[in-house]
Amino acid sequence: MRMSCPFTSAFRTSSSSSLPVQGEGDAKEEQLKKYYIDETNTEETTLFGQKVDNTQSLKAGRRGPTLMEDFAFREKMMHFDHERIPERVVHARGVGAHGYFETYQDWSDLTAAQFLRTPNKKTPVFVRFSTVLGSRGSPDTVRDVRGFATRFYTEEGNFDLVGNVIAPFFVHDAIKFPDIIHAGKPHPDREVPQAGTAHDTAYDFFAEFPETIHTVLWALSGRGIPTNFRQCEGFGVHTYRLVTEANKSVFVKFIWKPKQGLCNLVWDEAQKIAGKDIDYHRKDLYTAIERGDYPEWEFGVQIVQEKDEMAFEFDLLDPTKLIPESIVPFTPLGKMTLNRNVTNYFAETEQVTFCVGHIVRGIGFTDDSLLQGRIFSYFDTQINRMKGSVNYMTLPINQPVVPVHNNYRDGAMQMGIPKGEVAYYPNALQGNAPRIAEKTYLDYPEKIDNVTKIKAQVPSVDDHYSQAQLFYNSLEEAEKQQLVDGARFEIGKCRMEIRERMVKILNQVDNGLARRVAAGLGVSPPDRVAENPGKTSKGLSIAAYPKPDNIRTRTVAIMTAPGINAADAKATYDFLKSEGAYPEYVGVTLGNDQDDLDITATYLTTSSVLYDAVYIPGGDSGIEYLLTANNSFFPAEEPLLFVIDAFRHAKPIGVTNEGVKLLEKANLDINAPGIVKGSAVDHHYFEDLKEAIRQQRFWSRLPLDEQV
Ligand code: HDD
Repeated sequence: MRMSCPFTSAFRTSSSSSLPVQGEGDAKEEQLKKYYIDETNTEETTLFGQKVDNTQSLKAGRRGPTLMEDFAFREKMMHFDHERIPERVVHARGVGAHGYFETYQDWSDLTAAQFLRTPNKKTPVFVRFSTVLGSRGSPDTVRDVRGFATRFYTEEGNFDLVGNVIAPFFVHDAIKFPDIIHAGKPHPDREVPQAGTAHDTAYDFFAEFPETIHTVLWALSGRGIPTNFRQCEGFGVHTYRLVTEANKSVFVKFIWKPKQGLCNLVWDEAQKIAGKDIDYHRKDLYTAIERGDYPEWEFGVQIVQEKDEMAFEFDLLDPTKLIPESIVPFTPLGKMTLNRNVTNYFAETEQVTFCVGHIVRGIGFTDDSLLQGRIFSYFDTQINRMKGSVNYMTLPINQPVVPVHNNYRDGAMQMGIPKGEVAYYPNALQGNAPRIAEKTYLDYPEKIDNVTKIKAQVPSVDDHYSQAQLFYNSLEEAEKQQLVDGARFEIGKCRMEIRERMVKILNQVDNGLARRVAAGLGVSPPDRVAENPGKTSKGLSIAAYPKPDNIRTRTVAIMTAPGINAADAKATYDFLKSEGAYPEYVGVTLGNDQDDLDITATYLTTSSVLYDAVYIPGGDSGIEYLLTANNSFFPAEEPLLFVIDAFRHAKPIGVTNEGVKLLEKANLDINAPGIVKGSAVDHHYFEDLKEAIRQQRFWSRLPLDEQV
């Protein structure tokens, strides 16, 4: 049943009586509910309300052609043929979720933004995570930057913080954005490769344009292959302003810090997941929310006083640089919780139109030219996606939770019916309504004097390497190795001339890094040409990020087969479940026939790359079965590959009694870190297993260059 259209009452009238309570955590949900369509127990009609039987088209005789007069057929085809809208030119693949933001305290001394001024006030949010380069149907786990776009539906209108999971950005001038995107997207002649930068044009551009190297190193590290979206940091990237009622301003960088910890995939694992389950990240977010394990992020700022604008070695307004947390600490302002999945992917996640120009009183822009370019760009892209309609902000997901009044008129798909003869200001006929508002957006009165129009950049932007060094130096050894491996893979897909140019750029960052990468590329090791002074900062290493104190949402595969020790399997399953983890029995066939275990995945339908950890119970004949399996239910040696992958992807592996034989047969070091061995599934064993799963990955298990 279609609900009555609420536009006229809730969106563009002078009455706000039917709006949800503004600024409440569920205000957006209440608003959206008015648009829900429930078709249970309804009879089918055309769009114009005629009841129809849609099982057959109207034909001239049983074997005859469909008649042109079949209005139901014509209308159904028309609608189907137009179901698609253009995908986003970047960030086409994404997943969204609703939630709320809660401010920790009154931040009036920093900002006039109301949603940050009432302690514990809940503001509804909608977040869309995305990859950048891939098209809408591309795999989730490709190596890429990821988008982290948040809309706050505040009592003063929408605030869209359209950020990424990587702190710096590749270029500092928005005019270069189409170039870098074209370089990363598939080649225009053959339209390959899809969803990644491991190809000639991407690295041709990076090598030509060394200001990209800082962000390239982030993308080559674990930051480019996160384990899931719940374990990603988010960055507003640009330096913004906060502005108080008294028009005092500070510079800020916005950051999201996940309570779930940070973690990344191993590249081999990421590639396998891209085949085994291309929806891995979107399913992860959906499942956690559906099971009530709501992901949370602290939202905060790094604050720089106006007087310190020029106090840094880098330019504060240069988005290719970050502010090291060792210099300016993170101040948490509040917490975001994502607690509701979308009801309809297209209506919400696809039709949400983020815009960097959606800003609220108390938050201000800076002269960062990338930011300025973005404020301009997002309008165009939405008009294109919304097929030319300038009324896209009236879509349910886009409406603010406050009334909207203006003299705009018409445009495709105008859903409201504005009354009266006046559509201009000033007017006497309507008493000057909509009248000039009192508490409007605070344009910070920044002084811009004596400037000359010029196509040039400030010299401070030319230091491309200091922060690339800072990032590289701040990684732990295993993370550096993953970065080197990532570079060898990506640049290794490029032709020799580009490999050589990229090694030269890396050599400007760090000679050791360049030599290590060169060794895998058939490029001669370069001589040192630049000093790396060895500076580090906290806040850059994924491995050093604080871990949560629990194992909620961690997925654990419990390997089973006929003859396995079912009692141990069950006890471990129950323990993990009681701790909030997501254990799953993996077996030979689905169902409950094997020892009454509820087997929901098989060695054919799943793979250890899809879990955070693996447990192998004992049981002689069960292990024997897994070792010698030669049947038509799954590929031979799959159980061995299962543990080999878990091992080389640095995952915790629990194993009791005869289960060890599986690891031995696979030639794996049973004394390696993260292998939790035991002879009984007792309290002590479970505590050890839990601790290993909490650690999530044992990076020291991965070989370093020196060991190879
Ligand atoms: Fe952008 C989408 C993030 C630079 C132009 N961008 C888009 C999305 C995110 C970002 C997360 C997806 C929003 C969603 O989920 O719907 N973009 C960034 C960040 C940047 C950045 C963090 C650098 C700091 N972007 C950037 C520049 C331009 C654009 C310099 C152009 C001048 N971005 C767009 C766009 C998109 C977009 C073409 C495509 C789809 C959309 O806007 O909604 O307008």
